[in-house]
Order: sequence, then C-alpha cells, then structure tokens
Amino acid sequence: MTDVVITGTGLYTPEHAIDNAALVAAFNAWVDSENEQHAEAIARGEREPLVHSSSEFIEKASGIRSRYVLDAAGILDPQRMRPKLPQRSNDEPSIQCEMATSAARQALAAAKVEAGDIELIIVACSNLERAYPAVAVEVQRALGAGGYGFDMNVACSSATFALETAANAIASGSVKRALVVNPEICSAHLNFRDRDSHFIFGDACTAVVLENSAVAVAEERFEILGTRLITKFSNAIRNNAGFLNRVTDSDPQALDKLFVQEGRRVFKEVCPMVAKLITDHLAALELNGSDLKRMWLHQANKHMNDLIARKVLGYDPSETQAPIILDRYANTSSAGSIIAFHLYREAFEAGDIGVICSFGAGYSAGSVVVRRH
Ligand code: CO8
Repeated sequence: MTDVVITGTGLYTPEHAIDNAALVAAFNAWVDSENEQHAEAIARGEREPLVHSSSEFIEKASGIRSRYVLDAAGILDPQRMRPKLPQRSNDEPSIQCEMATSAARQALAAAKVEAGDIELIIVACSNLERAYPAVAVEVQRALGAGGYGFDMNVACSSATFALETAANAIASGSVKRALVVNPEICSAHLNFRDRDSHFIFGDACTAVVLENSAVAVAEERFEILGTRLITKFSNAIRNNAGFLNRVTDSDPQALDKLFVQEGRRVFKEVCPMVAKLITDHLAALELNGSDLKRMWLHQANKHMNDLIARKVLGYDPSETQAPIILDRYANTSSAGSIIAFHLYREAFEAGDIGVICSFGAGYSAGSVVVRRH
C-alpha cells in the first residue's frame, strides 16, 4: 500500500483588511441613504425601514472581527458595495491563477519539491472565475508543472474533497506528487447589502503538496491515515448564478445569484452531521476523540467549531486543540481549514494525530485524518 504524505502548505493573504467597524459603517451609511430616499413610503407604512448592522452582533454571533479582501475600496463605498476587480485581457494571468501560484510556491518550497515534478494540480474552490480553460491548467503553465490539472467545486468542502482525490491518484500509482490549491474570492459573490450575511466572508488562497512517501524529502510530513466524504442535498445555502442565467431570462443581477443562506438552520443541521462524520471516521480507523491532538476545522462560525469539537472530544476544546482563524480571516470557504492547518501545527511531534475537516453548502463535509511522521 502506498503511503501518501502532506509535505508542504502555503497561504496567500490579500493586502486589504476590513474590520467589523469599517464594514458596519459602510453598511449603515447605505441603510441611512436608502431610508432617506424612501422616507415618504416608510412614513405611509408602505415600506419597512432598513435596520443598521452592528459590530457587537457580528463578533458575538460568529467570532469574526476582520476579513482580508482583494479590494476594500469598492466594498466600503456605500454607492457600490462590491469589490472592483478590473477585467483582465486573455494574455494576462487570471486573478485566481495569481493567488494560486503565490500560495503554491510557498507550499512547494516547504515540501522541497520543484514545480516541474508536480504531476497533478487540482484547483478546488467555491467559485471559479470562468468556465474554461480550467484555472488549474493555467496554474500548471504558470508554475511550469507537468502532468495534468483540473478544477472542482464542492463549495466550502472543496479542499478536503480535492485532498481525497489527490491522495487516491497517488495511492493508485497514477502520479507521485500532487498540488491542491484553493483560491477563494468570496467577496465577489457576497451580498454586502444583506444585513444577515454581509460580514461572513473573506478572500484567501491555500495550497497543499501531497506526495508518495517514497519520494518525499521534507522533514515535516503528515501521513494521511484516511479520508471520508459525505454529501446530503440542502437548499439552506444556495447561489443560483450559472451559465443558464442568460437563457432562462431571469435577472442575472437578482439577489439569488449571490450567496444566500438560512444561517440558523445551517448551524443546527450541519453540526451534528459533521460531528458524526468525524467520530465515525475515527472509529473506522480504530481511533477516537481522545487520540486527536488537534482539529483543524472549517472556519464558518466559532460556536459551530466549539460545538463540533465538544461532540467529538467529549469536552470543551482549548484554543490550541481547535484553533480559530476566522476572527481575522472570516469564512474563506474551502481555504479555512487549510489556513488553520498551515498556521497551527506547532508542537506536533512524531505520532501526533489530527483531523482536517471542512463542511458547507451541498450540504457537504470531508474529513482527512493525518499523523505526523
Ligand atoms: N447586525 C445586528 N443584528 C443582526 C445582524 C447584524 N448584521 N444580522 C442579524 N441580526 C439580528 C437578527 O435580526 C435577529 O434579531 P431578532 O432575534 O430580533 O429576530 C438576531 O440578530 C439573530 O439573527 P440570526 O438568527 O440570523 O443570528 P444567528 O445567531 O443565527 O447568527 C450567523 C447568524 C452568524 C450567520 C449564524 O447563523 C451562522 O454562522 N450560521 C452557520 C453559517 C454557516 O456555516 N454557513 C456556511 C456557509 S459557507 C458555504 O458553504 C458556502 C460556500 C460558498 C462561498 C461563497 C462566498 C460568497
């Protein structure tokens, strides 16, 4: 049986950050201007006034304090409230390719692997900036990698689904080295005028190098003990943007073409599903919660992570057992659990076990159990 190891990770963080206070100030300025514009209709009772957002609510309900984004100015302009990312020509690198190569170069350096030795690239994320050619093939050329590449989308679970796909390609012998990248531009598909969700997402890109252990040279490596994936259809998180918008004669600017969710329902339905997935996966590997030194969980909501970790471990996790990065990154969709893995694996010694777990729209969830060599 071929052992598959993770030998390097990388993280691209955009330069711009928006804290809750700045985000809420822009949102509230827009609310005030809308209410002023419709003051007469509101006074006649024909229209409900819009309500302010609040930094205190955001931090208390989600644990988010700030987020990184590709363009802050466009989001914070109450007349615009969406990032401004100018269209590039076909001869320029795409935005996701740039994010991906930045994170990938770090991961390759950590793994001590030359780009030319990568035989498979999977670009896995919630939103791809075009239909084709695949961003992964562009990344392959930009890095000078060999083999083949393809894109995949399983929303927030894209990273763990791609890790399983890459690990299987290595285990079957079809490739020796693979690269998984997660360029998430969540700010482009977020409705910054929706009080319930305007604070949830940020942008980032992560990268992971996986290798057949027989060819790996990096000192720090994590053996993949097993992967397990589940999906269960739900409309509670949905985005109807798609190539048929043009021909269904629906409004491509309508709000259902952006991220929409029933947050409380997602919380209630997803937490038990994820805790069961991890617990069952550990049992299949003849492990249990007490064998886990760390849980690198998807970063959507601090209370969700605390609840899932408590269900799996049997007690309240410490900050080091289930690290939180969403306070400064917010929800970066599929990149979240990998950012946690990238930033928080200090003090991991040979034999220590952890789980990388992502979950989200679909519903979908993936568990990747790893052991430090
Ligand atoms: N400011 C002040 N008050 C507010 C605000 C606000 N901004 N928003 C809501 N409130 C009020 C509500 O009006 C309500 O008031 P009342 O009680 O008087 O009716 C009260 O606060 C409570 O509202 P909620 O019940 O909505 O609040 P919750 O406690 O449920 O918290 C959360 C909301 C934080 C959204 C929470 O429900 C949550 O985090 N849920 C889980 C979300 C989740 O995990 N989603 C997964 C999404 S990720 C994914 O898979 C998609 C990937 C695609 C990425 C694409 C990028 C765009």
